[in-house]
Amino acid sequence: MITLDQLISLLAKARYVAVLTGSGISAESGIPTFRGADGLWKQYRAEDLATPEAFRRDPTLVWEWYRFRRDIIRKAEPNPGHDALAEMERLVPNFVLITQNVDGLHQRSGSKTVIELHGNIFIDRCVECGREVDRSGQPEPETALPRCECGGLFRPGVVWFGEALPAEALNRAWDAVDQCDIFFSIGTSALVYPAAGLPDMARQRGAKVVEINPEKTPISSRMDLSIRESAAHTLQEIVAKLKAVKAS
Ligand code: BJW
Ligand code: ZN
Repeated sequence: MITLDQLISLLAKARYVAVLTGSGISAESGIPTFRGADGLWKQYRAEDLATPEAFRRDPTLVWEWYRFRRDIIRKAEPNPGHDALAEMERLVPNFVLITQNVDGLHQRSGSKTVIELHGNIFIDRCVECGREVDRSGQPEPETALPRCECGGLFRPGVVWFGEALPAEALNRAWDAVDQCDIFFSIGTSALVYPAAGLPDMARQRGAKVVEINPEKTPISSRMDLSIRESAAHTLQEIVAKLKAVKAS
């Protein structure tokens, strides 16, 4: 176990910091988490919709869910938690932000080195030819089922249950886990693999591991420091203290 003050002095000396984020960091931007009380959409859970089987069975329903979420995300703004991580990147020599989120809010708040493990919700990808279209700056197509020029159906460019994560992203994440001195797990329930395995891998490689989450998770007891508070508040405090130590 370490204290918050010990964490700050370790951070001030750290050569390499890696961070894993989940939907909890965007909760304070008004984006529902997956497994929280507000995580339900109609009567469905993420596990019912975020699968290739669900898309094969009822692509219209799955697209309806993704359009609903794209709308929320388009209207959302990064919050002080995203901002604090962008600031932390500027304060440490090597910094990698690994995110399970598909909302692009880290990039919008100024983070530079972002690894998207589960893709991006604004990419449409053709199931036939693989062509990708970025819809982030565009209005949604009028049609319920968007199609590619080749005639194939578009699907959201995200990673569903049972699908492999993008190999390059996962390799970069493993590399960061190998090299980091400090690893943060922030706003994730640590239930969905392989992302949920990264904090333990970092710990086994000798990194100090820190969790920020108002709720206990399956990894909490193995952390060097488990902070049971919201990400925005805690990250602002950590970055303010880090700046003060660096300036002294
Ligand atoms: C706050 C807060 C605040 C709130 N501040 N915090 C058994 C063991 C190991 C693995 C498996 C297994 N059985 C099945 C698997 C595999 C499966 C898996 O892990 N299943 C588990 C559920 C058991 N994994 C997969 O299928 C993955 N692929 C894979 O393994 O491939 C193998 C393969 C190899 C080669 C070829 C083929 C296959 C893929 C997983 C994909 C996950 N996809 C989703 C959807 C993405 C698209 C979309 O957005 O629609 O990713 S599911 C969903 O869960 C989404 C998230 O990224 C992910 C994680 O959720 P997250 O972010 O942790 O959210 P929540 O809601 O769970 O938690 C929020 C947390 O925030 C809570 O703890 C709150 O307390 C906290 N919080 N407010 C800080 N203010
Ligand atoms: Zn196509």
